[in-house]
Amino acid sequence: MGTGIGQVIIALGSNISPEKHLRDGLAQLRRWIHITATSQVYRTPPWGYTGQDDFLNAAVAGQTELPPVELLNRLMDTEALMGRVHTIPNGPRTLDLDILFFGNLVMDSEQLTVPHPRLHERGFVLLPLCDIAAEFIHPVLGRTVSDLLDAVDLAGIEPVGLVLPA
Ligand code: PH2
Ligand code: MG
Ligand code: MG
Repeated sequence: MGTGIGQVIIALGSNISPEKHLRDGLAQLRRWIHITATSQVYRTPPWGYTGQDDFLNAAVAGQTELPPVELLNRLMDTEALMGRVHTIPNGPRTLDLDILFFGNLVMDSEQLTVPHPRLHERGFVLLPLCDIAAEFIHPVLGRTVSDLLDAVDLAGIEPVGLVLPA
């Protein structure tokens, strides 16, 4: 990527004071991303490690001038600012910020894989993503987000009746 503006889509997840952390996290994202769309917020059963509270998950889209790895570094700084500590894999977290797509970029480095390598397996990612990018074609799988959503289990996932401010 040279200079220029990229369209980025980010997933947000939290299960520790989740509404506060989604709001505060989005406020931080605005420092580097011109937010153009936000999904509904969904309550989702924990995936991977089940002995923890439900999550709130959402997704946002926007434009950034930062290259992907620089954006990733700012997302990790933001997670740290929100008090995130890495203990149990897939365990409780104040805020998780994952880059889902960066335009049609496909990259796989030690630091960063884009598109997010597991996004197509997870209802808690695909359902919010579908709110803001249903017809976007996954640049590796060649299928729309809406098609990917049809193939996953959405059991227990419910909108909480909240949309983050765009
Ligand atoms: N994130 C994980 C592990 N498990 N489960 C839900 N429901 N939502 C998440 O965002 C989530 C998860 C690791 O990133
Ligand atoms: Mg994650
Ligand atoms: Mg993450």
